[in-house]
Amino acid sequence: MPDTKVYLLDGGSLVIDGYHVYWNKGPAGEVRFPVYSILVEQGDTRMLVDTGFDYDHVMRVLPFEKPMQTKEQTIPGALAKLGLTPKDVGIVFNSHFHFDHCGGNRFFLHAKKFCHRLEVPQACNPEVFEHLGYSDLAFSVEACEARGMTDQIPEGATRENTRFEGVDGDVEILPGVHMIFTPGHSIGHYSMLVKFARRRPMLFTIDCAYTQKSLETLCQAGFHIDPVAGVRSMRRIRALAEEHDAELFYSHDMANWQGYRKAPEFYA
Ligand code: 5PN
Ligand code: ZN
Ligand code: ZN
Repeated sequence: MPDTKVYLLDGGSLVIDGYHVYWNKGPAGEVRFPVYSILVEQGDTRMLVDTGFDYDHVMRVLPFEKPMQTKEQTIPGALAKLGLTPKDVGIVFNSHFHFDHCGGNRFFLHAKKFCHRLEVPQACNPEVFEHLGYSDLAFSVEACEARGMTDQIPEGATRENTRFEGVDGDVEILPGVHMIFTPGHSIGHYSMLVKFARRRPMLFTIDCAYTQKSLETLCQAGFHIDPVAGVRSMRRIRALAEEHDAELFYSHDMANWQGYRKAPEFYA
């Protein structure tokens, strides 16, 4: 297995209600949670998994989520801390296209892009209750056009340079970097398992489980397309963690996030 480094890129934070974090359970009240992206490095090969939220988009469309994001917490700012620019990232994999996971995609028109084969079609034609989740369409000219939101098309973006290679089921994108198909939260949601030569695997739940408590209680977020699939996916994540003795990383868990190693530190 090649030497793999994993960097967690701090993307700032948002606020939602406790009943959205813990569906039908709560408790109610404002919860501020972190948003981050994951940079996987193998020699000169770099893959970014998710790209955080776009501050201006959130202020325009969901200001009630009270976005906080410094310059250092933008994608270019976070990469600059590593001496990198977006051009140094050749591959982008989006776990799904909720706005807090694709807001920085506009910096990666040059990159090879992957997602589940059903996620772009879903962003083009979401269920009515998914419109807020799939509100930042700047990641795809095709989606902007399908939704009549061509004002969101970023400078320089075309159908061609915002095209995704759609994948299906579990896929090993780089050696030891396994994307795990965990539908439910969204139709084509992926989690990620990263194996190392010399350390325990890292298992990123992404939005299959916002927090440790979500996974422990099998309580998914209020935002989902198929809650039955969501529970099945959480059970699968639990089983994978056990099978591989993996260290779990949650997508939106402020308490655990405080303890994570953040870039420029890394896991290897
Ligand atoms: C943070 C956040 N806020 C709203 C939505 C939504 O409507 O679908 C997903 C989502 C979020 O992750
Ligand atoms: Zn999501
Ligand atoms: Zn999310």
